[in-house]
Formats: sequence, structure tokens, C-alpha cells
Amino acid sequence: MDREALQALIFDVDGTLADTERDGHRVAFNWAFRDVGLDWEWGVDLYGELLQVSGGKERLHFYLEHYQREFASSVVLDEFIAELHRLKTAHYVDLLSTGRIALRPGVERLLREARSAGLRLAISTTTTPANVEALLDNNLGPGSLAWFEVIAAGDIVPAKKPAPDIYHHALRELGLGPAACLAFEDSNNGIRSAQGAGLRTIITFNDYTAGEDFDGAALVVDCLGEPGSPCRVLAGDAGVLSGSDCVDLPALQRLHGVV
Ligand code: XBP
Ligand code: MG
Repeated sequence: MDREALQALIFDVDGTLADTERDGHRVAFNWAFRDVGLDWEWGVDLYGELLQVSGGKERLHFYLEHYQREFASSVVLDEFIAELHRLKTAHYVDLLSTGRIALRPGVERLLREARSAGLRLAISTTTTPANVEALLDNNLGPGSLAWFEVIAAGDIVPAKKPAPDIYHHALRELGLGPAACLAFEDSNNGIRSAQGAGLRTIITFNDYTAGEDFDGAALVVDCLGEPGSPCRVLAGDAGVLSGSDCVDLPALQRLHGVV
């Protein structure tokens, strides 16, 4: 891929902008089960397995088909799942409003650096759009959704990650080719989706995705880091940090290779 100057950064949300799954989405799913009188409980380990399925509705469908087959045959499945997911999303948005889910280290710093340098920002996520706005509003303040020129989220595309559809959609909306962008992801599903759209990808893994296959990532770090609180590089060219503690804009320019 012949690279152009770096023009845009495209961010995944769950697990990348913030560690939302264990103490956010998982808890909201369990509250929704209680709402409809079900004693189902998605523990931390079971949820880690279910996370292999992108999309909350798709994850519920997988769970019902594989763990609650008898119950699944007793309901109109798609209607039941849609209602359960509506309840879950309401709980998740409420949970975000408590401020319990913060952005990961370095995320706000890098977003502000990119904005100051005139780079364009976009989001490519499987999660529901309302969740994106709630996460950003509660962490970066009202109106911060507007920092992102494109919010490619949830059901806007037919196939969810690891399919590349959501990144193709973001690139189309940006009017850019992959050579002018970098993607940020946290999971194997995510990097397969981004690379499927031709994007070079930086991985910030988390407890749920540590050890997954990030083959082909431009850089694999434990987080973006902050001055004085260095990131740890697990794969890729650590030299791009050039002595810095963190993944900052100069590091991205060096990684991208064309200034
Ligand atoms: C992660 C997902 C989402 C969330 C739950 O999205 O797969 O489905 O787990 O959100 P990404 P919903 O890593 O692409 O941000 O219940 O709204 O799907
Ligand atoms: Mg993710």
C-alpha cells in the first residue's frame, strides 16, 4: 500500500476508548435479565467467551441458542432479543452516566493532540450509537461526539466485526482511502475488521483480549500511555516511540511513515 500523509484516526470504542465490557455491558445485560424475571447471570469468564460474538443482539442470540435452547424455543426469538437489548442499552447508558467507566490511559490526550494538529477523527464500532454518545458525553463533556466527523456504529452495516463493513463505511463517509488513516482496536475481531478494510492498526489490548491473535498489527501496546506512565510495547516497532513514554502524534506519524 503506497501511503499518503496521515489524515485521519479511526477508533474502535469498546475495549479501545474505554474498558467497557466487564463492568459495563456485562452488568447491563445482567440487569436486563432481572428486568424480565430471568435468573441468568453472565459471569466474568462466561462473558469473556461470549465476547467472541460481536454485537449485543447477536451475543444474546448465540447465548440463547447454545445455553438456553429450551427457553429459546418458547419465545418469538427476534422480538424477545430486541426487547431485552433495548432494556440492556437503557441500563448501560444509565451506568455510563454515573461516571463509572473512564476512558483508557492516553485516549483523551491523543484525541486532543490529533484535534490540535488538524487530524480528522472517526469511530468504527459494533456497539449501539447511543452508547457511543453516552461514553463520550460523560468523559469528554457534552458535545464531544462532534469531535468525530464519522460515527460508524452498530446496525448501520449488515455484517458486524470481524467483517470489514463498518470500516469500509467509515472510510466512505470520510472520503479517504485506508492509506491516509490509522485504526485503533483492542481485539482479534477488531483487527480483522480493520485490516479487512486495508487499514494499518494499532492494538491496545485489555484483560479480555490479552493473548488474542493480533498478527499484522502495526503496533501492539498495553495502552496508549501517558507522560510518566509509559505504555508497554508487545509487538511492532517500539522505535516509533523514539524515547517517549506514550503513543503520541509524532509516534503515529513515524509509524505511518509519511509526514
Ligand atoms: C464491542 C461489541 C458490542 C458491545 C456491546 O463493540 O461487540 O456489541 O460488546 O454493545 P466494539 P451492544 O469493540 O466494536 O466497540 O450491546 O450495543 O452491541
Ligand atoms: Mg473493541
